[in-house]
Amino acid sequence: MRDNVFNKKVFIKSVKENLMTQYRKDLSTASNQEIFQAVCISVKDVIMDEWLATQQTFAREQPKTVYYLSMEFLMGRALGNILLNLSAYDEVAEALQELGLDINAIEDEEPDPALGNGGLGRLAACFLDSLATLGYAACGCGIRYRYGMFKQQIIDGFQIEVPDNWLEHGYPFELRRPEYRYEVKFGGHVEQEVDENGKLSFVQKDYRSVWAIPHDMPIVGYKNNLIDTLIIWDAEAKEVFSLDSFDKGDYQKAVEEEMLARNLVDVLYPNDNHVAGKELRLKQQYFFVSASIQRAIERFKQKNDNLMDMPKKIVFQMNDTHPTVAVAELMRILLDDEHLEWDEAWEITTHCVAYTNHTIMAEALEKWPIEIFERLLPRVYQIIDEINRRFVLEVQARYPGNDEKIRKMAILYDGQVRMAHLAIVAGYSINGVAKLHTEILKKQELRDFYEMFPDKFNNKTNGITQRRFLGHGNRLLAKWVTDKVGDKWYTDLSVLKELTDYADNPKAQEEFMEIKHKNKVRLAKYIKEHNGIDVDTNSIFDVQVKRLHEYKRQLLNILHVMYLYNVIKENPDVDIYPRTFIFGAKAAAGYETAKKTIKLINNVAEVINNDSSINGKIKVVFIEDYKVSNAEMIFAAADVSEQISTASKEASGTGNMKFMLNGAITLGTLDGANVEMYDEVGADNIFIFGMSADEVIEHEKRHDYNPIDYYNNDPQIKKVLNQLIDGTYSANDRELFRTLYNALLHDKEADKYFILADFRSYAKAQQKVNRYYQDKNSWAKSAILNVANAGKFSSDRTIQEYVDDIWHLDKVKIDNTGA
Ligand code: B1H
Repeated sequence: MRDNVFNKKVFIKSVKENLMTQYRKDLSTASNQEIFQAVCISVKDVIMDEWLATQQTFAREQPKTVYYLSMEFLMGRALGNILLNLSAYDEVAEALQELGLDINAIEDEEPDPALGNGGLGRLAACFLDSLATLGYAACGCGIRYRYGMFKQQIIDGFQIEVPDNWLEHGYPFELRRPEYRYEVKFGGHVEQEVDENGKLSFVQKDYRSVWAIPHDMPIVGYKNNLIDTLIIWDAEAKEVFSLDSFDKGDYQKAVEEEMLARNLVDVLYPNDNHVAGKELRLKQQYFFVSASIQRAIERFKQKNDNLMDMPKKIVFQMNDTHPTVAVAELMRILLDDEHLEWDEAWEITTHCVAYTNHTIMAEALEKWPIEIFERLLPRVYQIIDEINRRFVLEVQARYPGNDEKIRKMAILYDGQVRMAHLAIVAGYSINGVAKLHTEILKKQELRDFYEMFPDKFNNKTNGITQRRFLGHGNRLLAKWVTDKVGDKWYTDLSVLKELTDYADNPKAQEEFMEIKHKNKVRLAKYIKEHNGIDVDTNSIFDVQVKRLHEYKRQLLNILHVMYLYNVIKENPDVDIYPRTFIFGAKAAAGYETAKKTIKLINNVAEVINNDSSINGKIKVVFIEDYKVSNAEMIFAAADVSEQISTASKEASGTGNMKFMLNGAITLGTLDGANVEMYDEVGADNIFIFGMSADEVIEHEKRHDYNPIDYYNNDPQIKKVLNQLIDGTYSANDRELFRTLYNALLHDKEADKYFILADFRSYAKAQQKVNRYYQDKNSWAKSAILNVANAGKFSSDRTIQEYVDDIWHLDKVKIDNTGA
């Protein structure tokens, strides 16, 4: 059937018809946006049939389903990805070409749905792609933020945040389903009532509530006719507020419910690895979690009459602690609505929920003041209180007289609800996202819990979907790989290993470098259009793109650029191969140090790029508005991948894997998944520098690190740091970068992320890069070996591990012959 619709002729006819019925236009008068919409309608036709067939199969076969609960799904554009997974990309590209249209231009008309911040949200999106492709029943559950991640503009070197109105023209792939709405209640108080059977029950009274309206998005599996669903919940007021209809009713209550619904899903909190602790955020969490659980239980009950069987059919995976209120909400529904006993409800809950930890950064640990929790979710709070009471008894039984343990492990402590503790106590599985990260959890951060529940802990190293990040993002390399090893890699990335045979082959090396160059030309064109900067496509493209955070150390990178510039100025003949340092990063709106770092990068770019005396040897480019759509192009064009976080701080990283898959060579610390990349690719094909995680942790414990020593003992470091405050990069305002200078040398926790400690080691590794690139064959060989050894980092592998060890899902086959 797919063949049929995507037959060129049929497809062209269908697009023309859509243009006519939607806009009364033909190709000569329609805008690209209108053509994009028309194309989507044609594609949607196919999707609808397969989606229905999939859901009917699920209803019939009742496979176990994973509900992936996540505050963030960073989906990126859908059209190209859907076409690729339907194996219709080439046909559609050709069809459009016949109409004189470039498929890339049509794809560019799609807003980039950015319902997430960074790695955590993008991981959720990759997981859905893999779940559908591997043939599992999965339902992503999230929030339909009206405004996603802000768009970034750089004005005069400063970041300006612009609202992302992604729904402005309507989103073609979502399906609003108001008939499947649920009520979600906030506030009020709890009353105890005796029901008709003489049983005590708890009833929430005097609450404010809203409707949760699901919008379904299709998650198209790769060439397997299976389409899973991402549900994003929108909030609507229970009654449309109108001034004249409240003669008898509660005017105040109606106004409040209207306001609640209006604000609830307005905007994504733009923080990565940092919690703001705002009451509205907790409302968002409860809102989407409650609706998702209600839906899961209702679906279950349609075909099952024993709730004790729920763990056989449902698993809720909590993407970090953000949806952890799920534990108490599930208990509440089982106790209050389904009238189970506590022990039964607890038995079900503790076999249905699992928790993934994504960070050890202290500022990302969610703790809610009890006061807020109790006021907003009075019944849910009662249940947490009871879970805590029982858990504390358990700890006391295990460690009699050890109050220290209770202080460290209780869920409620010091006026706060500790969400991670709730997730760990109730979850049957707790996983970290890379080997090193999981070890740190077990040995440091969650040590007491690991001691008490060792069997719950496991590792699931992150992965990425090769379909988007090679298949779609790097068409040239994808084709090259397919020519060499066949197309099996689309669903089994381990076959990339076979590329090893080509690593030493001069012809293959030349082809590879030629492709890399073409991708660099494509990115250079984008940079010229967006930044007005000419970059040398023969220079080394050295790239650091990721959220801006001190622990990710963009500051180390730019300080090194400043150092290099000094070296060149002092010694114009120094052997430095031309290099383009490319940055892309959004800073959370209130994160001053991060924003200053962006300004510094832009000011350094301004000075260096305009200094003709260095003959364009180094250039600095800050790419505005880094997001999934331009990321695909950036990975494809990178020679060097900067993964330079302070060891122990980056839980996994996933950008690192995307670069590797695109044949960039990593320059990084032994942190997160870099460690496993090193194991896969071997020491000769990766540039490692800096302190180890153990060393960092040791210094943190001993409080014995003093950055001033590096400043005093290393004249070149001293010079670079002084240039932060002597006007070299801020002639009109010497104080502009004082905060960065102080953060490195004088603040209470001076140089918290060990930038100066790692500086020399980093500079040395950079020198190695400089030399290695000049040996073209060695470089090409290493780059090819990076691709060849990227197989482990497919999210297909990750998902299969989740299925085998945690979820135990049933594989589903969709028979599409009838549709
Ligand atoms: C990651 C977050 C995160 N870890 C709080 N934690 C947030 C925490 O809005 N908030 O409150 C948002 C995001 N994000 C990232 O997860 C890690 O830093 C990466 O190392 C990891 O690769 C990624 C996926 O596991």
